[in-house]
Amino acid sequence: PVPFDWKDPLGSHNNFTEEELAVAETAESYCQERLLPRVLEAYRNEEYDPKILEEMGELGLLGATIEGYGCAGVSSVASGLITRAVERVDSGYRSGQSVQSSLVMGGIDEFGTEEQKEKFLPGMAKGKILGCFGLTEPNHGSDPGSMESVAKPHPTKEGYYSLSGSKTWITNSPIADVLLVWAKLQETGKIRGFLVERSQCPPGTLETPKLPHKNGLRASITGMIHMDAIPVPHAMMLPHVEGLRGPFSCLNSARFGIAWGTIGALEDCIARSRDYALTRRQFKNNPIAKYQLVQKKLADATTDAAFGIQAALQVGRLKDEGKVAPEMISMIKRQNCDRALVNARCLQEIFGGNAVSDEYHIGRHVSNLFVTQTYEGQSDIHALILGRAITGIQAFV
Ligand code: TGC
Ligand code: FAD
Repeated sequence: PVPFDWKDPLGSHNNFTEEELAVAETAESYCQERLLPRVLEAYRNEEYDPKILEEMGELGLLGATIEGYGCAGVSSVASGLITRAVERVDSGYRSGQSVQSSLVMGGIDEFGTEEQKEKFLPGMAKGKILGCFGLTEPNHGSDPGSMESVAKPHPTKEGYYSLSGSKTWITNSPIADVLLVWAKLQETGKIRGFLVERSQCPPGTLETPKLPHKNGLRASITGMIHMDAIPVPHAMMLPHVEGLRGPFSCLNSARFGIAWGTIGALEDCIARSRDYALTRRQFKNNPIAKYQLVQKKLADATTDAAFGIQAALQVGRLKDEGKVAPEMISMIKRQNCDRALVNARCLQEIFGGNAVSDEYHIGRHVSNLFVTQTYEGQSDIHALILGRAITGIQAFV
């Protein structure tokens, strides 16, 4: 019989192409050799090194599914393998990478003009231009359709809008060079995307304070965006989409990436707790891995991780064939985030008191995974998206 591989229980590697396996290998090596050694200090001190995006850019890991503009043009599955490798180290590092890639580069690529693509994508692919995505507001998180940010005709500058409002909980905002901000165009009341260049904002019109003292995702930088009548040229509005379809289309790719990434984090928890259980001895010098309750925790987590990858793989293939429904992405985002969080919390118990030390990494994953279950649509919101698709009745309002 074929031997069972607990690291790849359902043999998912058989379903990846040679190119996808090569991309995964590049990403895994970089993440284990260059990111893992710095994550503890970054997490302790709440420091995100923007050079990380430049390093990822050198390896072709940013905006990897985009064709042209210096991007790698790989499959959605390959991009999923990248986020899985990054999040195996830390969800915050994946956050920085997926905001840059899926939310900002993806939005420009799908809805931008040729000039906007030429201006931003090559620099973003190299990690020389950093982006953030401003959708959430202090009073509107799960319901971004009620946003208050507004773009009015500029009172004095011909060909410009005047952009005002506040965004909060925005990954990368304090370090972003270009901010993709979603706001309602006053003339139509419709949501539009605006590319705000920090360097072009007159003093006092843009502030992006860091939100400090987080108890999760500490290796990623998060902030606010305050906009006080920023003059934005008409040419910096994304022309090819209006309404919530714009931000949600970007979110489809980012949510897909999270579905892969959170399984990477869970796989790291499995590997670490397995190692620990095999070495830690209690009661008659037995390794705690001998005990049935410990084995059940490992069996549950390994099963959920394997199912999660298979589901993400299926959706990835359909995505590239143009056969994906957004609800499929809601399903895998919700399921993989929830199962990763529940299992990581359970595996944490295997470490006993040592789980409290950050040297064992598991507590960091657990705190991070709470955030992944919350952003890009909290899990209950995705349940309601699925409920609407199943029953035909929306339950949000
Ligand atoms: P609804 O009526 O459902 O839709 C409005 C319009 O949007 C279209 N649409 C989609 N289009 C493409 N893909 C999707 N997934 C889409 N979902 C909806 C829809 O067809 C419609 O188009 P049109 O042309 O008819 O106008 O809108 P609603 O207001 O009822 O929405 C409700 C709900 C709950 C589904 C939605 O608001 C929602 O998903 N809320 C969650 C909010 C969220 O995900 N925020 C994410 C912020 S960004 C972030 O968290 C980044 S963290 C990154 C990191 O650090 O990694
Ligand atoms: P709320 O909408 O206030 O929800 C609170 C709770 O109520 C949730 O459990 C929710 O499920 C529940 N709830 C709300 N409405 C309903 C309903 N109708 N029925 C049942 N339950 C409901 N946003 C960005 O735009 N860009 C970013 O880069 C970004 N990065 C982030 C990084 C971090 C570290 C964090 C924590 C958040 C980030 N977010 C970002 C914001 C994130 O998307 C929001 O936090 C998320 O969408 C939830 O919104 P909220 O926090 O306002 O919660």
